[in-house]
Amino acid sequence: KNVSVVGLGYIGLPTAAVIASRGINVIGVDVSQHAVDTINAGNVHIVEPDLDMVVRSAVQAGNLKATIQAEKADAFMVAVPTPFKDNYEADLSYIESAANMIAPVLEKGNLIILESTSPVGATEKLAQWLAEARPDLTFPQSHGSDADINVAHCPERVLPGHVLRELVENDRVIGGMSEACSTKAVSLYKTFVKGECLLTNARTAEMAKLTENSFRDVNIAFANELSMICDKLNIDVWELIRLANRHPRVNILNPGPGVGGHCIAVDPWFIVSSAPDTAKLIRQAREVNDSKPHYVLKQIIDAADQFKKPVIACLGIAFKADIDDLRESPALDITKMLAQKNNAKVLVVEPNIKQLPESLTQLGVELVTLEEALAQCNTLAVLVDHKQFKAIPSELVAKKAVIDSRGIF
Ligand code: SAJ
Repeated sequence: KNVSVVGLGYIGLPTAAVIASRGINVIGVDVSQHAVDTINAGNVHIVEPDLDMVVRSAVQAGNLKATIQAEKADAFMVAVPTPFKDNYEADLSYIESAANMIAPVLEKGNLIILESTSPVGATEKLAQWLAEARPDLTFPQSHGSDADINVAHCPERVLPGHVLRELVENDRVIGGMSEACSTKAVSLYKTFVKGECLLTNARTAEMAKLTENSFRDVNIAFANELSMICDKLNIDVWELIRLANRHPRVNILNPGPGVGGHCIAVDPWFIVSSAPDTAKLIRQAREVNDSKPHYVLKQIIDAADQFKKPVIACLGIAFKADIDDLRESPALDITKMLAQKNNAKVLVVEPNIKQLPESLTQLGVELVTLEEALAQCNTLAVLVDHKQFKAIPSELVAKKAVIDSRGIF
């Protein structure tokens, strides 16, 4: 049997490689010639622990190949981006392009799975686009379990940095557009998932994924709001949370400089835009988390302004600890805004990257080692809790103005 994975990014490539490592023939499809060439050479174009090894051995074994154009397969897994537009609605254009790309090669008996995080109703839309392109075939929206083509939603839920383990171990929510769709999807996932496959319909599966990320966003917003309240009341929020969490039913998350990454800061908006008058708490949480970088920025500026010649060292610009991913990173935004103010020298320590993005170098920001930063700065802004920073002895920072947004000290 052949499986085709459409979209070879942070989710699609690891999924394709893991399925191929089970001896199944996998065809990966991507619109980027660079991605296709890199993968066919046995290399990877994204950073994720151990992914390079798994891809290389799958390509060498002849089980994984990448192409720019869709080819026939028994099952298609769509893992393309679903960003949001200016009005916070989801942009489904990548899903629509994927549908148009696979429609010409579809055959009776095929299974299509949408893995991309999607607003409620997107799987039905995908099926509708396919049906419009292939009037010669029947689809579940009109023929239920008797349809020629089966369609299901199975949202990815892996944590960046642990993708290969979580792909296999996590339970999966599988929402078929009919019972036959669900059953077929389960037999595909059973080939590589050790976790349980939990069955539901497509709309519930879509909402489940959005709910998981909103749950985390709301809980982080609670911690972030607490940290701002504690600053006003002159209370150490970290001590407070440690104490409150000793209650058997309380488990508060960690405050930080804001919420980054391309999932938690995005997905809750898909719920808000589907139910704008009702999703009040979810919207408010987003707003609290989006306001936090500006709050931390002001704290750093106030601290630096005590010095005649402020030298600010920003510890970390990634969106979270121990990864190199800068997408939607609040730490990166804060650093940029500090440099734009233009009255301080801004240094960055980021052990996980070799080069600063141009948006920072243009502003005169320098990438330095931790030692250089500690030697030069009078203001220290902890923006990411990378393991290297947690090991800094506190006496080394005793004489500096420290804004510790992650509570490492
Ligand atoms: N953060 C805090 N405080 C915390 C936890 C996180 O400020 O206590 C911040 C992080 O620093 C980061 C952001 O939140 O900026 C998000 O980080 P994360 O580790 O919570 O999540 P992601 O974005 O790396 O991955 C999430 C995961 N979702 C959940 O845990 C519910 C992952 O399982 C999903 O697959 C992924 O989103 C996705 O692709 O949707």
